[in-house]
Amino acid sequence: MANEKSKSLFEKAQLMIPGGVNSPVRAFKAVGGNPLFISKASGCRVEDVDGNSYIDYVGSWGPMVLGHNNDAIREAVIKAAQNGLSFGAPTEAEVLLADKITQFTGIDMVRMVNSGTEAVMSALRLARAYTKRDKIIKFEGNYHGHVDSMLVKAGSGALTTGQADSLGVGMNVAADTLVAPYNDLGAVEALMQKYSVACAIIEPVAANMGIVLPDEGYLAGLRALCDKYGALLVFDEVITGFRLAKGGAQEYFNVKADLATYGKIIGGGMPVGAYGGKREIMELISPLGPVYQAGTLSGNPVAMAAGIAQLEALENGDVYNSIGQLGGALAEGLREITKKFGLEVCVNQIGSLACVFFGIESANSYASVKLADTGLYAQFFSKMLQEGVYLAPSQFEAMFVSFAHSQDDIDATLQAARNALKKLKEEGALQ
Ligand code: HOZ
Repeated sequence: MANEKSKSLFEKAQLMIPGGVNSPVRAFKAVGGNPLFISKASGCRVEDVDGNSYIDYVGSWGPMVLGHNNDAIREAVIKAAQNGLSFGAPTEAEVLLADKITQFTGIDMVRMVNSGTEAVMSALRLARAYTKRDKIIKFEGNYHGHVDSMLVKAGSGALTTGQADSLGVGMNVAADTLVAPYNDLGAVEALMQKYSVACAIIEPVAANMGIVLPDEGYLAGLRALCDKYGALLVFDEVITGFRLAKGGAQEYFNVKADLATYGKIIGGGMPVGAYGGKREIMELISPLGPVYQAGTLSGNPVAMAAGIAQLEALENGDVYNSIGQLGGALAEGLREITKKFGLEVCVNQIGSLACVFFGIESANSYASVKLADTGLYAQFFSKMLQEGVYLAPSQFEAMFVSFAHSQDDIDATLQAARNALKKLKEEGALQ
């Protein structure tokens, strides 16, 4: 597989862009080799600038729940763009999308922003204002964008690059962030007893340290603790929102958060984020209330058009059945294949999210995923790429299945996994 053009673009990019990329995980540092520069994508496939085509499980890190370059979304974007790109004034599209989001999720009010990071930053400010408390509990290995206070024991690129605690975060900021292990209610209660906590923010399914599922009753237990100690519960649904179910993790687990943050998925690929929740909390936001938050591109008409088209398509209940079944088939297939090769592997999966961890039996916390064999993942990743399958270039990210994947694509992916592991075995890379 030639990738000369990707290589030369990467060399040039590194001269001007830190690390040659605009977001760290893309640099392939965790898996080695050169990042692919993507020229186009359609359905479940991406194509690189050298003309190689891959079955894609990155899905732009989540928003491509319908697959790439969805006809309805693309047409909606083109139509909206014909009327102008940004007005810095209210539009009908914002109202239509807010209507859909509130209907889907059951939240009372929503405010549009431009990214998940911005949504989290704003939701935390709001939680502090509402409770008149400063401390925030986050969970080890959860990732909430690059908000200063959240870059403590963070997942995703921070975990991948070994910068779980980023430099540049002021000590005072970090001091207000309390960190609890994921899936450990006792630790949360201990923190809540000791400190006056504004909120606990959590990825209801941790999707930035691979995929780690909440234990049975864990989220409900967290809800109860927040109620007991007067803290707000914030669900970061940047990954789970509109993906696990129309109403995201709140619907899937039947646990209601006070505030929820959403990201890229409501833009169908355009840069969008949003946060929302209970009316009495959301009414504190400016201009109604004293919590300031603003943005020229917030509610951008082109992004709103994409979001409306995406959510309209998600109204079709088949989407969730289909992506859930395919996710299950992928995970089950990977379990069987790796077992045949005698490997110790944990495949976590929920709906259309999955992750294969090598070298560990179970993965239910940051401590356990950190024991995974990242070296073997890197080798598997490279072999899968050669087989035409594009996985996340890090052990600590998710596989995203979309509505555009078919059972044939899953079968082809599983065959690629067999071939990849066979080659690794021949090379002596498997014990
Ligand atoms: N932090 C993102 C994945 N969880 C990666 C963003 C990107 O590189 O686009």
